[in-house]
Amino acid sequence: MKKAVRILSLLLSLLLLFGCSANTVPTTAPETSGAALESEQAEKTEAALAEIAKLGASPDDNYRTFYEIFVYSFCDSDGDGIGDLQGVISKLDYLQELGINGIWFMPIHPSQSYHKYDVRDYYDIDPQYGTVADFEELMAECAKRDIHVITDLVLNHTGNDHAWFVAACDYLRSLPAGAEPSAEACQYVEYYSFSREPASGWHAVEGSEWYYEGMFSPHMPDLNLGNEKVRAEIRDIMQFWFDKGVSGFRLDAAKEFYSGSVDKNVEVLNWIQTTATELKPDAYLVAEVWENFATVSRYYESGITSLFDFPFGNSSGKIPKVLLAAGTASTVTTYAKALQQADEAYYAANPNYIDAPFLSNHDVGRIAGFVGRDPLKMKLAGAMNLFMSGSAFIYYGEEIGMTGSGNDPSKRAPFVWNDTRDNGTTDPPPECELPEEYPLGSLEQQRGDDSSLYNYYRQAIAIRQALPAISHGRTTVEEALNVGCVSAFRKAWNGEQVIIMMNISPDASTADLTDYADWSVAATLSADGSEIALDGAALVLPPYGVAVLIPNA
Ligand SMILES: [Ca+2]
Ligand SMILES: [Ca+2]
Repeated sequence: MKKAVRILSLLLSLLLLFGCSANTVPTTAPETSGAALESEQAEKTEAALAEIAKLGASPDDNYRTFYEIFVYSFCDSDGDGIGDLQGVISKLDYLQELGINGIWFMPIHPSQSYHKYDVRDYYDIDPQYGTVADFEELMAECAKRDIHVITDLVLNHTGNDHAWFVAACDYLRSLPAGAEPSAEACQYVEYYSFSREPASGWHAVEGSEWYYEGMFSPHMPDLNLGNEKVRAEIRDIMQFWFDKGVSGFRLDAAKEFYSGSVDKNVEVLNWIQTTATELKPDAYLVAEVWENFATVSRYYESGITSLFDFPFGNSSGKIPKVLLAAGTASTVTTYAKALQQADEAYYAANPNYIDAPFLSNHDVGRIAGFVGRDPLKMKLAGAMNLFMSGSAFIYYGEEIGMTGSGNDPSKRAPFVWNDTRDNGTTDPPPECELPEEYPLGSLEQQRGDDSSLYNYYRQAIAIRQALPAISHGRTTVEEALNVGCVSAFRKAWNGEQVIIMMNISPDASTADLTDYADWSVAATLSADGSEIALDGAALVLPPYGVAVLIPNA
């Protein structure tokens, strides 16, 4: 009896928290104008967020909620159609409203390409984006808001217009035929890999008998990361940006450092992590190793803090896969098992690891497409990502359900701030194919709508940060509740525990909480706006609904 009262009182608080069901909560008078209704709904969201915040707060550490920004497509401050750092500064309040406390900037250094993954100068800002002074202003504004910043550090290759590569090629052209190059005459000849024998992914140094390695493109000559002078350069570059206030770096293309050699790549990552930690003891590094589960696990042996969790994100990852199989119990129940298995494997390789889950990024297309543009699945996908342990990453525009697939520029389309696509909206990058419209509309349309994807993301992030066991906890399957189409797992951290239940189904599911009298439902996320209902000790989760349980005080 006591149990039932407990759950019932919880239910009442839940309805206060997320009272979006018209038949249980008094609604506005019929004559209420659209604008008034909108502001009332927005107030409801704010009230829900305030209630969530009362649950607690995340500690100030490297477990963050990151937002990946492609500056080019984010916000244009000066009307030239290209996003820039001042544009980002103007949107920091927006990111704070969303709940973001970390930003990953795709490359910002001078470059010949629109995406800037071929760096010409590691110590400057591309003039399209602004100046080093703009970056310093950005860092100061982020610090005010407790937003950590990591920048893309592209070490596998430079641009072919980088001074190191230009000097090396000039030197090789100056050599008499058949002469061996000397690093004493030109140190840069050892910064890259040159050979007289071409191989796949190698390109000619025009006007010489030499070829160079450029696995991605002739514009991207591969650096020789075993060279001590190259490593000294990398150390100096990291120091320079740490001095500007960055928290760390995102390491691009780490599996191509030495293409085909995991052992060598692990050694390089170990060196980078060790060096970064020497320079800044709490440095945060996250590496891109686009590989399967076993290989990602192996890379954690390098001691790297974080690796993007490709086995869960990406079109072939476990999150899109289980959402596509929604309603199939045999698939749903394996999701929590996969979470536990990943945690065990990564932890065994590096007990200090911080997972780096994501749904989409600039290379893989957007989650909206992976789940068939189903708005309810887009919401639950957001929660699945944000309720994974570690530092969760959101790709800009994911929170408003932007679509994007096909060629790379189309995955990197302008953020949709408003319906008229002005007010900072950028021009599309070259060869970007824009959709006629986005399925869930612009930020402006979603902001005042309590049931929007955007406000769902805000609530999911708030829950993640109010209950730090969600981001910090070790994960185990909650067997008694991991039943049917409900995926249930427990997280434990620092004496705190949560149980997360997700109904991965287009139909309602019922969970039996008889054996959970000592637990309370602390927070819920409703995808379709219907209530989380209770029938005795049975918790009824609506389609794609989520409940988070915590032990009673
Ligand atoms: Ca601009
Ligand atoms: Ca390489």
